[in-house]
Amino acid sequence: MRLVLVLGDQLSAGLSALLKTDKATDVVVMAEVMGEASYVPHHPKKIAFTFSAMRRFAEWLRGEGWQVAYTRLDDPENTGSITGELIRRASEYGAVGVVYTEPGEWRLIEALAEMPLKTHCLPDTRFIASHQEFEDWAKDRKQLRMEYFYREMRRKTGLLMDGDQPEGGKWNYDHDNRKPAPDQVDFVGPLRFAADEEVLDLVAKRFGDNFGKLRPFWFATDTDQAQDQLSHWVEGGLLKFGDFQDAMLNEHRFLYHSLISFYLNAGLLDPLDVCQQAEAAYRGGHAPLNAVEGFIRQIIGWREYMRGIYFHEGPDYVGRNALGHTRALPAMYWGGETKMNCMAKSVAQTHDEAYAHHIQRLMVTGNFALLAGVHPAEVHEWYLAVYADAYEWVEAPNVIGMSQFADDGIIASKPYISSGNYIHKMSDYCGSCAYRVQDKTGEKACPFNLLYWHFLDRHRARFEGNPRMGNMYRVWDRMADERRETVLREADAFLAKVDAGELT
Ligand code: FAD
Ligand code: DLZ
Ligand code: SF4
Repeated sequence: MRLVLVLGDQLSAGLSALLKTDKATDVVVMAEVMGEASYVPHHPKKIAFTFSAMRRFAEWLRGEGWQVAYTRLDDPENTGSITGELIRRASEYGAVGVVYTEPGEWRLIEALAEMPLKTHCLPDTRFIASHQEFEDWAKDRKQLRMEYFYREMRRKTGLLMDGDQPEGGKWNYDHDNRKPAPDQVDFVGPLRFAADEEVLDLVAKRFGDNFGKLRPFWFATDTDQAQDQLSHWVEGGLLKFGDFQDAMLNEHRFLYHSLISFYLNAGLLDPLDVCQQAEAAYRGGHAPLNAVEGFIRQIIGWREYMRGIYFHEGPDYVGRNALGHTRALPAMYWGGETKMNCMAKSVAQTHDEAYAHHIQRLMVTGNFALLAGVHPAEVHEWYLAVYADAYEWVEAPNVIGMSQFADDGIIASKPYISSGNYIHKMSDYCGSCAYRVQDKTGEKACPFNLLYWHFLDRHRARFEGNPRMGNMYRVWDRMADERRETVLREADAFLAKVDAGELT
């Protein structure tokens, strides 16, 4: 008999390791272990989600006739690591080897490959593109831009295709999307499900000091519930998803977002199936093309592309620091007080929900870290810890590449930076901020305004020649010398306060 490993983000009936083994003879191993639960200080909601969903999946497997050797975190025999549990179970059952589906982090891929057991690693087929398909696409390309990869995925899946042409004649309808924040939000946000109280008690006891609020816990923890969330959103949220994808509001944490990334990444939902349900809403006349195309692009485009980059670039990707940034992550990321309302709101929401939407991650917390020159490894560790959907294969390319430009432009053709103006346009944060977004210098100047120019000035040699950034340098150069000096002096003073842990 063989052991069949099922990890906490491999909770799929169609997992390759389950399909290629035999429930009559083989034994599934699942384990709640400190190694996985503490390699970064995960948000308590993320740990509770993982353990609750693992327990439900184990129950489901047993119902399907599998024998499951499940280790709970507080089991006295628990060795504390996935490899330790496999070695222990192998001797307990006299197993000849272990079959597993490739994990989503190099860390674990390497640990499993080095185990003193006979192993068989299978590809993770829960994605649209295999590693080989991504490599074939990437081969001989000077630039690996998402948009072209996305078109391949549209052709491959047939999603929103009209023969060999894109539905409606265009591949991308983003010019119809991304409107400023609406006055009212007429969607109620995600469904809330009953929690496994036993798991919550365990997490409160063992991880109660981690950053993040455990209760109320509302996540779906099995496929049926996750599907209910998806249907609820397709009916109520998809319609305006495109329009307000980039908007941010003080009083609406979820706006029209789907809140399915946790479920997709843990394996409770299948990406192609999710996209087909969104396409059916469009074909049935229930949702407009700009919304549905935008949503499908996030999944078969961005999500698949990010995974491709993670595996294409290799284990050293997470350590890259192309801009040589060295600042420590400011305390405000862990809930320290700040006068910047956009930062305070994005971090508070992250603390409470283990969730922030894309623009909060990219243009508020990510933007600030990049402008301030925070070490990308610290930024990476924070994102990996605090979001319930964070696994390195998707988090690292988003943080190291898209958000921090630490990969030297593999993912982004220019850094995602902005002054306060962008945040002001897309949100209602600035109206209730101690800083003034219209002030470019002075005591109340929005820190994003100061740091924006500071960033451009200190990285001039690298970005001046970038055709998409020439305009920014021309604006900077047209400012009076005295004004430029004031901006840089005030930005330095602001950063010194951040470093000293003073209220900023
Ligand atoms: P929606 O806005 O409703 O989008 C639908 C789906 O599209 C998402 O569920 C997700 O599966 C997919 N998607 C959208 N954008 C991306 C993207 N850039 N990369 C991959 N998939 C995408 N996403 C994660 O799943 N895990 C992460 O750890 C993660 N870290 C991020 C870090 C930074 C700095 C940034 C800028 C983005 C990160 N993202 C990450 C991408 C994105 O922010 C989340 O996928 C999204 O906010 C999840 O919320 P949602 O399900 O409501 O998404
Ligand atoms: C995220 C997570 C946590 C918190 N705990 C466990 C665990 O105890 N056991 C487990 O099998 N998986 C866990 N996971 C998910 C893994 O960290 C994930 O499978 C790897 O990071 C690879 O993506
Ligand atoms: Fe953020 Fe600046 Fe607006 Fe304040 S004024 S909310 S710091 S962008």
